Amino acid sequence: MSEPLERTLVLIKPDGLQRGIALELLSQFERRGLRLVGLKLVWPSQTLAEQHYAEHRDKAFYPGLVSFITSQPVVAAVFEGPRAIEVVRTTMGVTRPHEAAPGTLRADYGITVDFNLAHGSANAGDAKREVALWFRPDELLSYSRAIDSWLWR
Ligand code: D4T
Repeated sequence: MSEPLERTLVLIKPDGLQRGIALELLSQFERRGLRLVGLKLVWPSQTLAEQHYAEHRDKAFYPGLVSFITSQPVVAAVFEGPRAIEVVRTTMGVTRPHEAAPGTLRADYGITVDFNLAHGSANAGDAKREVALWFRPDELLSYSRAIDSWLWR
């Protein structure tokens, strides 16, 4: 049974990098079997942050959110795999760390929504838009790993 491969954007937000756990957090996605196809450090510009969080423009937390994401560098990554979008979201846990299930990244490493450590694209449309927003096509690599045949068909 084969499932379509998806690509999804992961950000390790400033809190993850400042706490010195950015690569530890990223490794959780890799450990589940997702293939890393893009990776870089980015200090987001105001424009990039506003484009990324455009859907929240009218929310009360939007100004704080944009100022937080532009305050320090983030790690931007693209992971690929079967149902990668959902796999990333379930690995992270729900938005508010106090509601997240133990074993998820946000529950195990976080406590408040202001510092929820990571971002993962919410759906296929967002993933397409966000991957294109953060990465140029030539920054994304297509390759296979020997282990892939033991992870998916
Ligand atoms: P992101 O987009 O960071 O992966 O988070 P989610 O997809 O899980 O959640 P979201 O889009 O609803 O929120 C985006 C971002 O805003 C922050 N936030 C959210 C906040 O500071 N206060 C709030 O009340 C909410 C709902 C956290 C994540």
